[in-house]
Amino acid sequence: MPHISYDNKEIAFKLVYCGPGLSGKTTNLARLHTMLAEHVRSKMISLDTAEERTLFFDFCPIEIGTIEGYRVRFNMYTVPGQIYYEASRRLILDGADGVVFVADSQRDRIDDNIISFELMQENLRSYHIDVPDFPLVLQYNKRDCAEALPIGTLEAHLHLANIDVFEAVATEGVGVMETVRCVCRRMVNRFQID
Ligand SMILES: Nc1nc2c(ncn2[C@@H]2O[C@H](COP(=O)(O)OP(=O)(O)OP(=O)(O)O)[C@@H](O)[C@H]2O)c(=O)[nH]1
Ligand SMILES: [Mg+2]
Repeated sequence: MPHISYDNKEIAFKLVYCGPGLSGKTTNLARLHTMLAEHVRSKMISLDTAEERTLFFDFCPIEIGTIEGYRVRFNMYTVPGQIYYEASRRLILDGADGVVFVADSQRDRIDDNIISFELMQENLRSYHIDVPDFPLVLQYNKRDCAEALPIGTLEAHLHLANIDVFEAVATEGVGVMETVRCVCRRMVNRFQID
């Protein structure tokens, strides 16, 4: 459920970008931040290491339009993808209204994608989220890499019923907006049905 503030007349949805280390989660958020008009976005906050790996999360709040007089805000987070940050990932997923899973299309990352995809589903289930009924969007990123696997091969390993799929080159902004638009629409639709 999104957070509703009756005093401020605001509805806030929580969107989390998951996926293995270096798949392009932070790049998605950073590109999105530069593509959005200034009046829509707030400052992007990154808590990263010296090597620019996400240490805890990146955070980018945006505010778009209204629903029945309430301002709609999307609080977007990324998780750290490195395998040993599992506790942080679990914490950040708490209360998520939607998730984007950013997969790395490169051939040598397939096992990391599969492990991360399974852990993400486990974490969602631990919060009693019914995965097939949840706004979950899958992004096959790094489609520009020479070592990118064909979509069919990725789909054979990373796919779920009721999931929307986008191809992306996050560094060039390709697919970034399409991905976020889809998951935001699904979060809002689900809230209105509830
Ligand atoms: N070629 C290519 N490189 C990409 C693409 N997206 C991201 N990268 C590069 O991949 C590296 C990792 O990107 P990040 O966005 O920091 O990855 P991350 O998923 O946030 O990584 P962690 O925070 O460590 O989990 C950077 O060097 C990016 O420039 C892409 O579509 N194509
Ligand atoms: Mg990151």
